[in-house]
Amino acid sequence: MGPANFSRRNFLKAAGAVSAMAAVHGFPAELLAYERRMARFPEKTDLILLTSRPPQLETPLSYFKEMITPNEALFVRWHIANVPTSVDVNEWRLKVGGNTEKELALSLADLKKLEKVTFTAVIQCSGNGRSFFVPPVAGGEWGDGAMGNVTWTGARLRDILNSAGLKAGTVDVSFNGLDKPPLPTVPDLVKSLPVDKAMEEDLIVAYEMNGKPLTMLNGFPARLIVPGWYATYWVKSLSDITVLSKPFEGFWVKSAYRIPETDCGCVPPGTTPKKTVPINRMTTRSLIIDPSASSELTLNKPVTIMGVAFSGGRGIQDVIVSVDGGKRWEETRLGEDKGKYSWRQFFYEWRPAKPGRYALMARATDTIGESQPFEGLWNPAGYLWNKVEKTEVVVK
Ligand SMILES: Nc1nc2c(c(=O)[nH]1)N[C@H]1C(S)=C(S)[C@@H](COP(=O)(O)O)O[C@H]1N2
Ligand SMILES: [Mo]
Repeated sequence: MGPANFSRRNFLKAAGAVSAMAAVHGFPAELLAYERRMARFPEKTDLILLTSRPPQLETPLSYFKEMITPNEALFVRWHIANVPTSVDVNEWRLKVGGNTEKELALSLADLKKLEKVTFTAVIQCSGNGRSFFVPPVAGGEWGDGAMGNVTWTGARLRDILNSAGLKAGTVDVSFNGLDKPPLPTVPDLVKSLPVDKAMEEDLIVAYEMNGKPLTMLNGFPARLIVPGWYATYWVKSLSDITVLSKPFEGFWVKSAYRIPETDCGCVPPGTTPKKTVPINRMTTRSLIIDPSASSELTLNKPVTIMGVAFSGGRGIQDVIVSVDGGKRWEETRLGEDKGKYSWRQFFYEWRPAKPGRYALMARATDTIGESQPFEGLWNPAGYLWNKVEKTEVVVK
C-alpha cells in the first residue's frame, strides 16, 4: 500500500479534551496541546497513527461504546514493513505439514467446508496500555486502543490438525503468515503454541470478522484466533502451520513476547526478571469509555457511566465503580453476555450532586476471582497492563 492514504489532521476530540483539562488547571491550552496524528489506510477509517511502516494504528476509544468493534475501526499491528497488500485467493493455500501423517494445502473453499464456528472474542495486543508504564519501557506507545471486540467465524484449528494427522512425539505447533522480513537479519514473525493448547476446542482459523471477509490489514484471507490469549499468537494472513516434534526455538517466542515467571507476571519497576515464560492469557481489565476523560458534566443531571470489561477467557463476574477516587464502590449493571471471550459492557447511573472534580474508577473481577491492581504492575516489555484507571471529569 506504499505511503497509504494519509489524511493527517488534528485529532479534534483529543484537542478538545486537552483544552478542557488546561482550563481546569488554569494555563493556556497551547502549553499542553499535542496532536494525535490520524491516518486512513485501505479498508480502514481514520485511526490513530503510531507508525506507518509497519502499519500500527490505534482505535479511538469512542468506538468502544459499541459492543462490537467495526471492521474499519479495529486496531492494526504488524511487526515488519512489507505486509501483504493483496492476496489472490485462487492461489492462496494454507499449508499444513511437519510431524504429520500427510501434508495439506487447503484453499479458502476447503477451509469453509470444515465445520463453521462463530464466537465473539476480544483481540488485544500484549502492549495495550504500554504508554502508561512508569518507569516507561521501550516499544509501541499504545494507549488503550490496541484492542477490540469482534465476532469471528472460521474452522477449528483442531479439525485442520486432525485432518493432517498428528504423529506421536508432537510438542509444539508453529504458525507463519505471508509477511516476510525485508532483510535476512530481521526475524520472520513465526509464533508457536504447545500442542495441547493448539488442540483446544476454541481455537479457530478465522476467515470472517463480523460476518465479512477479514480486512487485508487484519489478516486476509485467514488468521489464527486464540481466544483469551494476547493477539501476538493470532497470526494474520496465515500461510503455514508446522507441527513440531521438538520445542519451537524461533525469536518471537524464545526471545520476544515473554513475561516474568512470577504470579503477577511483574517484577519491581526497573528490574530484570530472573526467569521468563511466553506471554499467554490476558489479564482481567476494565475501562470507562463514557464519560470520556476531561468531560464536563452538568450538576444534578443523571449520567450513565459506561465501559467495557473482559478477562483472559473466563468471562466477567462483576464490575464495581467509584465516583470518588476509590473511597466508595458501587455495583454496576452488566450488559449482554456474548460468551466468556467477549467483553461485557457495564453501566452505572450517577447523578452528581456537587460541583467539582471527580475521579471515576472501575474494577472488574472475572469468574475465578481475578481482578485488577490499583498500582500498575511492571515488567520490562510493557505487557499485561490492567491497572484500575482514573477518569477525571468536572461537574459544573
Ligand atoms: N502475520 C502476522 N501476524 C500477526 C502479527 C504480525 O506482525 N504478522 N502481529 C501480531 C500482533 S503482535 C498483534 S497485536 C495482532 C494484531 O492484529 P490486528 O492487526 O488484526 O489488530 O496480530 C498478530 N498477528
Ligand atoms: Mo501485539
